[in-house]
Amino acid sequence: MDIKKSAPISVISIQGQNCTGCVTSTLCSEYPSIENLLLRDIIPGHKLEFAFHPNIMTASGKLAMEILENAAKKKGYVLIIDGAIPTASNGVYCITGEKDGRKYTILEETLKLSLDAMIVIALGTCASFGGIAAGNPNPTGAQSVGDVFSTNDIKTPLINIPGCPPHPDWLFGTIEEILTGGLENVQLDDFKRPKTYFGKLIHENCPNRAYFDEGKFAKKLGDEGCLYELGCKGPITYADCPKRLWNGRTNWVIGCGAPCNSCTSPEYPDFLGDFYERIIDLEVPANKRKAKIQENKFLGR
Ligand code: FSX
Repeated sequence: MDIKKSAPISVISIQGQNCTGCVTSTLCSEYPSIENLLLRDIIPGHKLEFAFHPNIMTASGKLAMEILENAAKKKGYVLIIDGAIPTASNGVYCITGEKDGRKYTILEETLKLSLDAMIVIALGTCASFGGIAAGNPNPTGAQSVGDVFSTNDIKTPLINIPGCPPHPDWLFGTIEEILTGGLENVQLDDFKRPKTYFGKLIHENCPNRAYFDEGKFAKKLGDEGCLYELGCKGPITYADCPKRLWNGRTNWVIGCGAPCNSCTSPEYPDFLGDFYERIIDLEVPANKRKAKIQENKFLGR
């Protein structure tokens, strides 16, 4: 079969404040494989060209910065930003690179590179919503890419792919949707998350849902029952983990017997209570107990 080839889409990937979990997770992609992702087509007829990627490129120092400068000359690239953007003290807390004695911050690279991008993808919860990097007391003034865009009136289309870390399918599936159907093909929710992956609550597809409806709750890890009493945030978390599964479709957090900590939510982690603390003010069918999201105990919200 003849496959019509498109010109490769240039991808620039830059990294803010993070643990590198987002890149580590997404580069473990199975479909497409890492080989197809980097060397061949992401889907038949469509190829990505990773022009700059701090984790997989071999260049460093001045050479790397020159590669970044040259990559940016070719406008219309996909810009992937993972990690939050520190904004305090002119962003000095996160340096992308150095050239001729001059340090370049992730803040200024974000502001500069976003302008000529076709699309900016905020990869991971830190980039999408601030996440752990912006956790209280946030001494570096870490912000999400979206907040940096708002403050600086940047209008480039933005898609958030949260998750701490995100699933590889959420990133590359979204890029595939763009390549095959254009930007307008990607339906986003109010938090700019693709509905394909973040359109349903964990709770809607949870294999423990019947236990929840019956009011059968695990009292300690390893017990049979819904993990709600052990802090599971599935009832308020939008992601398709129960159906998609992780690590080559082998399992996922609740399948391992651990509660979901809502890492794809804008409120993660400060505004959701402790990982093993039950959410309150949630309507629990079996006993009609009122519950609500734990109020933030640090900031008085
Ligand atoms: Fe944050 Fe990502 Fe969690 Fe880590 O880039 S979303 S801490 S998995 O690495 O930024």
